[in-house]
Amino acid sequence: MRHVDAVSPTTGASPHATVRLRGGPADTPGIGSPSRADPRFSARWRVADREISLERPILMGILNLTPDSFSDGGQLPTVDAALARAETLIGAGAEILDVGGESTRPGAQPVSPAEERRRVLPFLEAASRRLTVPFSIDTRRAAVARAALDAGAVIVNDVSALQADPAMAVLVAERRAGVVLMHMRGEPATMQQLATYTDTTGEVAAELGVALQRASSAGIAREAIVLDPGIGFAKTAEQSLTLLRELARIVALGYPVLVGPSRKSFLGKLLGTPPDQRVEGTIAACVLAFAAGARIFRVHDVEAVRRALTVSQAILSEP
Ligand code: HH2
Repeated sequence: MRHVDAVSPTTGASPHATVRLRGGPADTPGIGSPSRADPRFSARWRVADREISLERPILMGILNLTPDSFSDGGQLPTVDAALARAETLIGAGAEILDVGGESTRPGAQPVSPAEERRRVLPFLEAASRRLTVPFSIDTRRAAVARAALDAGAVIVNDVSALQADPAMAVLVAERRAGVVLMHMRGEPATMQQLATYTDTTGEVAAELGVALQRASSAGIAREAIVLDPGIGFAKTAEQSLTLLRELARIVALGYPVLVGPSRKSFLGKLLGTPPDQRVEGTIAACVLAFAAGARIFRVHDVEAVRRALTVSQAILSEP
């Protein structure tokens, strides 16, 4: 029997169980409960003036306001359509909505910050008046993040882990925003050329360590940070599978971990199906990531993944 415990870094309170894992992969040495060994691991994510409890899996619903995202581009051309999708995602169990105005799929060309703002701001302004769910802004640019935070977002999801724009880290620190530091190399347009690793997970962990130093030097609080191995970003399909298989090594860094396997091409390669027919693959990846210690799941198919994680949690938790 293994225990995944969490301690609040703000209170220094004694450890309390979050998920007690019994049997299965969780009892395999090195898998399942590395956070227990790290008393700094927090079961909460501080995002601006709110806290998100991570004692159960959190679904981050994807709202792409882009014409060209790989699986859902062009589906939300108006603010009303986006609001309706947001309400559907929340009804399905999303507890965070991740709003993006630029596709970062492999080979995607960058869009200007002005265009990115034009795509996301009208929605964020309308949505934050109507909905209480925390919004994250999926951007690499500080000007877009600043405008989104002004419009009500509380998390910056930066797929460049504060590398693309030198002003981003200071902005996140000043606003006390939550931040997702995702591993990537280079730019989406060219990143697949940089998918060369000797030890994929070890190098991803080390490069996330450098991102953590960037965050800390800018004054970003530890409890505001979530790490993401960046499934499919400068990774071959095989490397994405390796990262998921060895996810406990990322969890062992001592920060909450988010994964974003949703509908991605490594699943398409295995299943031979188009993006909208990869839900079972998405579920398998999320369930195994949860068993390895991931707590936040960035997905398109919120209802299906929520159901699978509810059952997973019941199996892995002791009464
Ligand atoms: N994946 C995508 C975009 N943003 N953010 C995080 N933190 N983690 C991810 O894995 C991640 C992400 C790519 O997926 P999607 O938004 O569906 O596609 P596109 O980039 O084409 O809009």
